[in-house]
Amino acid sequence: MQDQFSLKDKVALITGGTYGIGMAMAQALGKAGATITFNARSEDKVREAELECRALGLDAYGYTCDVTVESQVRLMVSDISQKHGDIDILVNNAGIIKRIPALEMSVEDFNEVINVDLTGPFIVSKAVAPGMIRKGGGKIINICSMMSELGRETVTAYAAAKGGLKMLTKNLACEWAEYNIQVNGIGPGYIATPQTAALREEGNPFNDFIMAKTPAARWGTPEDLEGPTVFLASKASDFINGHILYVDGGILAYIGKQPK
Ligand code: NAP
Ligand code: GCO
Repeated sequence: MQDQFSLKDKVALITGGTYGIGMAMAQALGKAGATITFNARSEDKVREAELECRALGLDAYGYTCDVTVESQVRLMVSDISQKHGDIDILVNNAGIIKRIPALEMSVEDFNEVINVDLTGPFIVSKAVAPGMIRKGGGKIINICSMMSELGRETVTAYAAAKGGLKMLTKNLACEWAEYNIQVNGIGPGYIATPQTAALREEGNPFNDFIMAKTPAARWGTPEDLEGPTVFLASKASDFINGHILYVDGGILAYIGKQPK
């Protein structure tokens, strides 16, 4: 079985890999044997993350690059190909959220979320796919959300983007299957990262709300995403195309707690 999950000699790119879920997934792919490359906008965070990964003995290379700027993405992908070989595994993880009621949200804010969370994965996938085709195959994993399926107050733009990302996943899976590229998604539940820090603050009723909504009765951790990421990046998932694997402690299976 080890061969099924081994990523030895593979090159992976994880977008938004400097902290949170992206960093955990990058390290998991590295521990499974891949050379890991990652990017983010903050140069300082990129250098810190590179040092952190190398301290664990991982072969890691960081890039300062914004996923919404196609010229930057193309430069990064071509540099990775020249130095480490064409990318075998792409994880489209970089994402932002703006929690603003729809009636108050400006078009600029709405478009910014769509740009990073939906257009970004399209730009990076399009830049990486030719190298995968040259290599005879590849794996793309798009990081979706509970909001790929569910709505709630204040996250209109994010839900529109993550719902769109689910369908981008399915469509690219159909278009690129002929090149032996498997495109799938991971839909994390509520995970303790900087993105959700405000929701987890002491006294915020959202914390109790999430506990009651999650049959596993806890927030997820970035490490909960490690196994699912390695699975969808490895040979073990070669006949899985266009699937969204929800890693949510049961949220999507649950109607909600019965009132006492
Ligand atoms: P996070 O802690 O806020 O980390 C986001 C990462 O993305 C950072 O490395 C950030 O670095 C980078 N980033 C943001 N905008 C970027 C851009 N334009 N170009 C390149 N990099 C960019 O977020 P997270 O909670 O780990 O979430 C990671 C992904 O999982 C996101 O797509 C998020 O929507 C999704 N997700 C999160 C949860 C959750 O509960 N936390 C649940 C489901 C899905 P810079 O700011 O330096 O660029
Ligand atoms: C929110 C949260 C969510 C999570 C995640 C759920 O405000 O409801 O930030 O959107 O981050 O995407 O899967």
